[in-house]
Amino acid sequence: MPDRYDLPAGFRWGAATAAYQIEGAVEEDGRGPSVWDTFTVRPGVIRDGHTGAVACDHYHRYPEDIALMKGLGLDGYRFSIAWPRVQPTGAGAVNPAGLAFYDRLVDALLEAGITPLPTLFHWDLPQALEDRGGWLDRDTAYRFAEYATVTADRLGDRVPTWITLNEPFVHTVFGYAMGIHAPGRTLMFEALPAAHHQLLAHGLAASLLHERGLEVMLSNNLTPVEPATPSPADATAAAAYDALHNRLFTDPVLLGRYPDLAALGVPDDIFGAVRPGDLDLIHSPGLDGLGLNYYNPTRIAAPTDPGLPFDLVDIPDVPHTAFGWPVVPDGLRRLLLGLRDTYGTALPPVTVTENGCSVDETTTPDQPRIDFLAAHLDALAQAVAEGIDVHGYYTWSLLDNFEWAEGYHQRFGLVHVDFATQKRNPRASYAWYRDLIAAHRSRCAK
Ligand code: IFM
Repeated sequence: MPDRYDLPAGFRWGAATAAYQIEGAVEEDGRGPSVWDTFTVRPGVIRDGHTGAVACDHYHRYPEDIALMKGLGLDGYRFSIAWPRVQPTGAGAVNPAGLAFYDRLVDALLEAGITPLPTLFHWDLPQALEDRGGWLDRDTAYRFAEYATVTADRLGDRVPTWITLNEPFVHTVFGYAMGIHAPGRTLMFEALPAAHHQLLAHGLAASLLHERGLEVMLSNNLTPVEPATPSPADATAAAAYDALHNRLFTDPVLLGRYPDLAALGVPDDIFGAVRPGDLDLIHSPGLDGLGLNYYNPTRIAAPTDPGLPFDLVDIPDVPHTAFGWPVVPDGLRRLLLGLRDTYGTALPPVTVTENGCSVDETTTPDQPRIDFLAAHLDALAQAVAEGIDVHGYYTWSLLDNFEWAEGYHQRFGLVHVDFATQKRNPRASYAWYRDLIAAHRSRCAK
């Protein structure tokens, strides 16, 4: 395959997963229950009643999965660490068998020549912490800092870079505002203290990781927001949505302040959650890299429902993934250029920590996934050509896995998983990605 993506030497190729979506083994070796174990057994909340109890059984099959990564020629593997494996109740006592699993995983990755890139929190909060208020309780931020320290002290001799949180927007809005994800709360904008406490957790952990000489990133799923029409009402609604989805999770970290949330009816102190000094704790550690998860843009119109300051509308004139998400590769380029416009020199190097799509295999083989990845990498390469410093690209996902409220119905993997037998079958996109990585490497070696 020719190397059509003009990306720099040293650009890092990876794939991503998350603990609850692939590990299974939820009751093994002393793991405590997480909010997802509790949530998934509630009737009606997950499509077809699926749970992550077995998932891809990666807890036992990780050597086979690392062999698949090695076959791709990955530079890096982004995975998440299950907090309830490390601290079953989210505080205090550490579970040696839980840490030992990640120890083995890290060693096996290094043995295969793959750099581990762990995320400390990908939504599986220990249930015991949720019982005390979860992310609505400020103390959870301090517990997270303790968990981050314990984990980094065990793995930091081999793991140079750490992602603190994955997509705090999705966790806050789906988990605490709308009740679509665990822990299933429906607080609407009063959920936003959960966002502040996650950012505080990030800041506290980032300081402790930096003290240990480790690099820190934060993965946000950002979206270019476009007004549905040029009308002032749509522009106002789009700005309100942009503040909620993008700026709320990025401004405090990069600029040390919150965006104006008045259009959402949210006071400056986010319902009393923000205390003096908090923004400094969030901002002053700095960020060594911004993790960017990109899936699609969001089109916004003025509200028709008086309860919300915006309406989300479809982007009808483009293809859609099996999940129904609009496919707009150039949104990635626009997003990257927009980040530079907004944050200027405060923007650290970016790594795309997720990008991919689910494909309905009953209609076609794997071509839509290859087309999706190819077009997004074109857009990424254009942004790099326009001067954006992007260090790597991790596709979502290595394997088909438990897609939260959708259960096992959305298949995002380069590798097909037969959930009845646990057999892994690399798809056409696996071979395509492998060849692309090899072509880039061989061009850079010349
Ligand atoms: O599966 C999720 C992942 O956990 C977080 N980012 C988006 C993916 C696809 O929905």
